[in-house]
Amino acid sequence: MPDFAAPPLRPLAIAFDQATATLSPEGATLERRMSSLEGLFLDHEAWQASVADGDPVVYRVQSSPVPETDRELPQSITTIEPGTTGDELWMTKGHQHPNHQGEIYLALHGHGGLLMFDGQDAEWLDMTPGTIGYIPPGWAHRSINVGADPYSFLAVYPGGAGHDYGWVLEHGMGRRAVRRDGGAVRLLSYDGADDAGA
Ligand code: S6P
Ligand code: ZN
Repeated sequence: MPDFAAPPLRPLAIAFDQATATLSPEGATLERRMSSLEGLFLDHEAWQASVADGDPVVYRVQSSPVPETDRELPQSITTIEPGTTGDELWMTKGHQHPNHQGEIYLALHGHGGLLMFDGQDAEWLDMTPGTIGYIPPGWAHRSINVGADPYSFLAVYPGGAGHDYGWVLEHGMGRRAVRRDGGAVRLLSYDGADDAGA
């Protein structure tokens, strides 16, 4: 059942600071450290070593005050730090929307990739400032920093979309993005065995 318990917000202006990629007023902000990405990097030992070695912040998500409830249209800005674990580029956990609702991302700073997977096919969008990435209903999505600087993007999504992280643990994301020996970004099959092309 839709959640109509919370009344919709009044019309609202949200200040967007382009230089810092922040929203004001702000709602919840969350920090995802390496330890919260358990089971997601292919190289488990490298992941464990990174957790033991200071458990770095991999990304932050700053939300506007618009609530994540049905009929609302919240926004958030995600900033992923540059880095690799093993040779896999730092990334978000990735999730599926339980009711298969769509979403849009707008790249703001840095260089990223938007990996999508519908359980069968994988798609990769190159995300540079100004690119709008469209996530159709039913496609799990993960963002990856492929550059040397922090990668930021704005997300706008249905308030009732939810986040199913278990779907990704069960089905994977179809591809993995790696950088070996400082070279070009490569996409591998999810088990890391094959070069799946760019
Ligand atoms: C929400 C939207 C983003 C992500 C954020 C972090 O639908 O897709 O705000 O939540 O980029 O990713 P994740 O996979 O940890 O939720
Ligand atoms: Zn989403």
